[in-house]
Amino acid sequence: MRALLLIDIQNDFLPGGALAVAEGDQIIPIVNTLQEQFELVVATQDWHPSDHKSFASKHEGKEPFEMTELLGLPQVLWPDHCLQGTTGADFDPTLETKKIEAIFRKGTNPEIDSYSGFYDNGRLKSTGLADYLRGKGVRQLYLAGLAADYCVYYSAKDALDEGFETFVLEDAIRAISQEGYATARRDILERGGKIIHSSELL
Ligand code: VGL
Ligand code: ZN
Repeated sequence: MRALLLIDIQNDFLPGGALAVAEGDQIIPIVNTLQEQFELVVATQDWHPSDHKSFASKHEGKEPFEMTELLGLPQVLWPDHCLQGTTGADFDPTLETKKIEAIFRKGTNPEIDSYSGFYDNGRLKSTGLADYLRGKGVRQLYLAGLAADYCVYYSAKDALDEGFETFVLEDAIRAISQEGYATARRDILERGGKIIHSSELL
């Protein structure tokens, strides 16, 4: 059994959003078509409280994209984004959502960031995604969404750690930083992940 995991296809990560990923909107028609090829589609949603410490606005004298530390981990400071209950946190209205059976929210703990759909960055808490997928009999996990160098990358690493055969759909992701994604891509391949084009899916 295979599943498609849609990562953070939310207004704030799309052009015009608070933390826009260049060309992020271009993945949506691809993702909508892809969903037809899967029996199970699951999504993640970045879902921050307004006092989230990944926000530069919560650190005196810091600007977005500067570095700090949270609970001993290096942390990029972001513009305020994906605030719980706001339009920025909603899925893009052109994203097909009828097939999404479950939505795993992350980033709710204000003390730590949470890139992966499986665990927060400090592995303090699980979202339950791995057990959910195993419970559905999923062995192969296909990833699409935003951003390729953060939430897609961290989700791919955890998927591999959790024993899923992991495929990143390279035409259905976009990165915040191209260099960041180049490094992430090498790491995913080294860890045994596969990077494919959606046209290779049967
Ligand atoms: C993401 C930065 C901060 C992502 C989420 O979805 O890749 N990136 N929060
Ligand atoms: Zn976030």
